[in-house]
Amino acid sequence: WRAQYSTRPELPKEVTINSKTYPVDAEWFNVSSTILNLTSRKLHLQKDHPVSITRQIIESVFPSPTYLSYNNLDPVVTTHENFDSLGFPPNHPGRAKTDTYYINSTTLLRTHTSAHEAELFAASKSPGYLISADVYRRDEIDKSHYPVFHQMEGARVWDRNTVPNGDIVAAVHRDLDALPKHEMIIEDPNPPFHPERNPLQPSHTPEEAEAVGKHLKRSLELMVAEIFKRVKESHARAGVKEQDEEPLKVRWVEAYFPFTSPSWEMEVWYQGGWLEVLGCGVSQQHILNDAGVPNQIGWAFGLGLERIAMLLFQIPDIRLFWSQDERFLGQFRGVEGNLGKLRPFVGFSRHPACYKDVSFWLPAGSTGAAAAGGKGREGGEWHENDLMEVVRDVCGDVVEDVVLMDSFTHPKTGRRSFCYRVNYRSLERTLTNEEANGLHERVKGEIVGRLGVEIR
Ligand code: FA5
Ligand code: MG
Repeated sequence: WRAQYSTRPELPKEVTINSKTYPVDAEWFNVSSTILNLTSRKLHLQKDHPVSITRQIIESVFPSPTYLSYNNLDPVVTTHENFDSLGFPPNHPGRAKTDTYYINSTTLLRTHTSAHEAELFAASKSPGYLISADVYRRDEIDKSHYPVFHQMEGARVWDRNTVPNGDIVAAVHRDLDALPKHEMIIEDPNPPFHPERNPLQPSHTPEEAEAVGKHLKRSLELMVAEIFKRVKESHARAGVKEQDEEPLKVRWVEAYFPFTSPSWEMEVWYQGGWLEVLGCGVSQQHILNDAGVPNQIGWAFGLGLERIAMLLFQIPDIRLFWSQDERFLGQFRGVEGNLGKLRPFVGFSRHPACYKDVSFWLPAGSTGAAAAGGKGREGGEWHENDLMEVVRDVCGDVVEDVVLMDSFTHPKTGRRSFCYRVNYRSLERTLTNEEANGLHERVKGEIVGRLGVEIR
């Protein structure tokens, strides 16, 4: 019966992505054909696509020749580029097969644009760069997460050997003063660095880290100010009343990345909650040292282009970006060449949702400690990203979200049980209950067959 349910392609010997061929390793390969098919889409380069329009608006805030743009870097990278070069420890959960799409043990679909930092810092063609690219992650299913999305990475360095008097602090301050001002109120209660939570690097002086951090934050604030300016204009054009606009709220929160310190994330208020739009920080000096530019010091950021595009066009659900429906794409036509045409997205009527629950026991001996979003785990253990992947393979984009409702440990046997709610809703049409039932039955069959769970 497994074969009957299986939507999984036969394990290929090799895969070809963007006309390059890679050998597949049975132990590591976990890229479904759904995902492989998306590697050619490159929404950030598709004319008049909201992701491409967003990219161009942000590029205008980081102009050449200070910032050079790289928009065609290959999505297939090595584990060294994606993880080791950035200082990810060997046991970092991001490396697990449950989180990352592998082709073989040393080759993967990049999980972030930071995979290209070492290469571009080494190339040293300009004081700054921008990279826009498709990135891949096995992740949860909801309105702001998708397994393929687009990031823009930015970086800026200053070189002790070339700034006047070797004075980095003065040079950064001069560049900061040359940046435009903005009038947004930004919530930023954070100190420039913090000995435990957000430490200064040993090779940086407090003044250097503070100056670089200020230049970084101002640059990114100017980026969101530009986005909000475009939102305001588009609202005026579409006749949206001021009282119907969402309050404009932006905040900085402390964060952690293996490749920056101190680090922060920017969050923006959107549809009644805080939406994380980017991560950033002062680049770890070892990356610049390893890239052969130990005299440089600088910052880097990585933002989610879809998340910014959601703010810019008021797009409510990340699945829409993949729509080929003219009712979606038609709304952006002509905007790339003329931002004066930018208008808020008008949603198509919302089709009804259909919830279905699935409850199951984990295979005996599986603790499922990581199931509820917890990170650390061993290979072979239960992880909810595996469930998400099955749901995506079986249902494609007709699932809006998958939410853990309940978990339970049997007092005698110690076995773990979970109940998840799958919300079926198409963006494009009304699903019949029979259709949703059929999908749900297939999801159940697949999780039994692939994950070894027992339906309750
Ligand atoms: C990173 O990927 C870091 N490389 C960012 C960075 C670069 C930090 C340089 C410091 C220096 P993170 O995993 O938080 O960080 O992702 C960055 C952004 O990508 C998030 O803020 C969010 O906007 C977006 N993002 C993350 N996961 C998804 C997803 N599944 N779907 C859509 N957007 C996502
Ligand atoms: Mg993050």
